[in-house]
Amino acid sequence: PTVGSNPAIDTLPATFRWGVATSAYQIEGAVHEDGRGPSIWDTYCRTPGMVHEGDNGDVACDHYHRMPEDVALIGSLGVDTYRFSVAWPRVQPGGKGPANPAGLAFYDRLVDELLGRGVDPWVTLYHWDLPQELEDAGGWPERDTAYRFADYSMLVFDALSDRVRTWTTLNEPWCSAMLGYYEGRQAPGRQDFEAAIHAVHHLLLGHGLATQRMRAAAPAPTEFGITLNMAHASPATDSEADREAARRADGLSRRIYLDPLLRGHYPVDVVEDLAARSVKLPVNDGDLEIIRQPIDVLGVNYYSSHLFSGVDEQGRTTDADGHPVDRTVRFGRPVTAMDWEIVPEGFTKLLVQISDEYPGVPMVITENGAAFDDTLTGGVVQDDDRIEYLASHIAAVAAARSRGADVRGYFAWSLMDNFEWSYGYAKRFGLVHVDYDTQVRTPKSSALWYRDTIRRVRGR
Ligand code: GBH
Repeated sequence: PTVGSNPAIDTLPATFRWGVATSAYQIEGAVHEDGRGPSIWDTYCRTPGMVHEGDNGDVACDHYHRMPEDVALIGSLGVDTYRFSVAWPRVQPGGKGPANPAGLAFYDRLVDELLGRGVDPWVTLYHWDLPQELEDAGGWPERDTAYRFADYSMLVFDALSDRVRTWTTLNEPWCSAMLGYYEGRQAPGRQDFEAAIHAVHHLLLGHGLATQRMRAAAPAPTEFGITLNMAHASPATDSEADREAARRADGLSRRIYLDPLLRGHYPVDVVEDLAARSVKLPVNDGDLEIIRQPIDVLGVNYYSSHLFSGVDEQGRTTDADGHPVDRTVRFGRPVTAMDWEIVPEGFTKLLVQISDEYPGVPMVITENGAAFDDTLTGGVVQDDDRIEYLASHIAAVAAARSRGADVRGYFAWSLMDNFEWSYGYAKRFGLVHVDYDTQVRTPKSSALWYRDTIRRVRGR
């Protein structure tokens, strides 16, 4: 069969929403321009040993200066939506106080440029670039940061809500909290479990506060939501230890967000698991009502899934700290350049699971995609591996829809190769190749496949 042909894709409705996604720090560059202040990522990149080859986002794809050209590229893909993030340190260089007009002006032009090309802007308010001054004051583990986020959100909302119809507050709070404050694999690089759990609650509180205020101020029908990164967690065997490990992992990565957002309380088992580690979510009276705002669209980012085991390689069920073992186990499938296994059926299972557990929640896939070792030869990147990844995952979404999941759109990660966080520029997720010496953009075969797929599904 031809690369990327998958009949399930053609069961998607003509009204399905198609897009591409990026985030500010990963593409913009221009970190010192027009009054932008430093973010935790500027600092993290300058900390020796944190980012591959000492790379940073100072220039990235130079999108800040090439935005009209990039929007033309987006238009040429035939997508209806472009998901981008606003850099908090451009809008409020120190994380508080009045807006920096030059910072907002960039997004104002971006929105107009998109609308001029018939592409809907989809705003993410926070994709990991916390102003450094707020981190110096304690960052997301501090309650005050939630209130600062709501204030910042209103500055952006006031500037763009006459034209932007979809707003998501946070991208992947799990990454902000767990990778940023516990594992230290992302900015700000702290390693403190309790701080990370406090960050979880304050991120959710910030989402609730911002959503409440934006909705009250919306000038026209506007959709609000949040994006979570999720996977389908299944036990490696049906032993009690492995089932418990999968439950714990799922609790701490998925249900700890979905339950307060959609049911108004934290999962009881997660609260107990945390108590066993002497950690408590810092919930004040009234917080849970604030966090449970109506969700018009739940953004789902999916890349991979694993199995879980409660037993380590030596057969032990507790680790050196006396905590129960949660070990990830591979399916043994092919992997991407990130060494992430390719598990499209985990995507179907995840989406069906969410719709079964939280009935009626409308979802959009706000990110899905893969890095591969692309080569640009004779002006062409023949990335059949990426086409197959995208096709199998879009088909997985179609399968979930046929099993009742209300998934309304799919956005590929990413529009173009960009700064892949601690992997620097070494990993390429783009539909469009970027030459970082010349900033020349070259659509890969996957970009053309994506354009043709959208055209075909829409045209039926
Ligand atoms: C997203 O995060 C980000 O939103 C985006 O900025 C980023 O560029 C993109 O993904 C690609 O990385 O090792 O098999 O356990 C991704 C969140 C969390 C997804 C960790 C993969 C580990 C897979 N990631 N997860 S595995």
